[in-house]
Amino acid sequence: MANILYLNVINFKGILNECLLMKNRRDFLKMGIVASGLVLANKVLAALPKNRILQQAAIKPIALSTWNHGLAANIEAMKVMKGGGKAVDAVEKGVRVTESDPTNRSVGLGGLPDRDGNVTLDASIMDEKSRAGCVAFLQHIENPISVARKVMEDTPHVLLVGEGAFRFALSKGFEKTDLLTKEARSEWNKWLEKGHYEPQINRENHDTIGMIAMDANGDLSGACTTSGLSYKMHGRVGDSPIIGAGLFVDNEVGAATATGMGEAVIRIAGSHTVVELMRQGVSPEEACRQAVERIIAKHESVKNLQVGFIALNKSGEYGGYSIYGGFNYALTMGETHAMVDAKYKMEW
Ligand code: SD4
Repeated sequence: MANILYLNVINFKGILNECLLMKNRRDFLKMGIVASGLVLANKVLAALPKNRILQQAAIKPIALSTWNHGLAANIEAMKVMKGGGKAVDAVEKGVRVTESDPTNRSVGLGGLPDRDGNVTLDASIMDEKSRAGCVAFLQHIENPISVARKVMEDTPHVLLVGEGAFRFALSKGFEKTDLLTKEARSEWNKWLEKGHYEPQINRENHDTIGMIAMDANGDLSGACTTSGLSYKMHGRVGDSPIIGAGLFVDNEVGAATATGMGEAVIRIAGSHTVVELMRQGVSPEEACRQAVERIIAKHESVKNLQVGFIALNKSGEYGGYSIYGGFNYALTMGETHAMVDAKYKMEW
């Protein structure tokens, strides 16, 4: 039934999304709405209290971000968009909150270092005009997302890396900052006792932040930022600063972002895959699911390999899906400000 709703009520998808969030979702779906197209949509509208319909008319803006830290980031993003601001400003401001949080071990300040003790950061941003800016292997800068924004707006390039990205940041007035906090250093020192590298990812609910958003104008943008895999090889770059892998936005279709094992996401151009599936009419959740299935199919084993996607389409439908359970995302839309557990393929 949910599929029928998705397929038929093109103009009322925002309302339907909210309906699907209702606690009594089953009851709602059991309401005997069996007709298609507008007949169905009219019945949905008729079934909703008037004040609810009015609220849903203002379903935009909407912000979606990965993991629990997404809640605080969404609040900041919403401030921008509720004030009439653009989604691109919202996603940048939003993820900066996570980057500047020293208690977060996987993004920006306080992120865990590579095996040699260097905190190296990856970030990307993409706007409604398909403009993109990215930085990779960037050190000593607290807010790489804002450097990525400058790459997008102030250079003829899309991606700057390492020393070049750092020098560019300094030239734009960013301050050199020591990103390895006392706590992160002591975790690294503990790790050094054995020095055994095994990617540990997405188990602790505080990983890469990817945010996708639609502003009141209906325009889409996205941002993704991370310190990457802890104790990675020096120089390793993940999916987050790679347009089409960790992030992709097409304002005519939708936006998607990824978290998890970047190597696996890159191998299927994950976020681009999700957006292209949506272009073919697939719902956001189903598009994320199909991308996850593709990753599984391309690996001999996905033991300990976690990847999660979130997606948002032009109609305001959203969804997420991951290989293993435990992946969640923050959803802020209308009166909803909550964590949503993504569906998944298998248990750990
Ligand atoms: C990376 N995708 O560098 C990032 C890490 C991540 O949840 O998302 N962790 O591969």
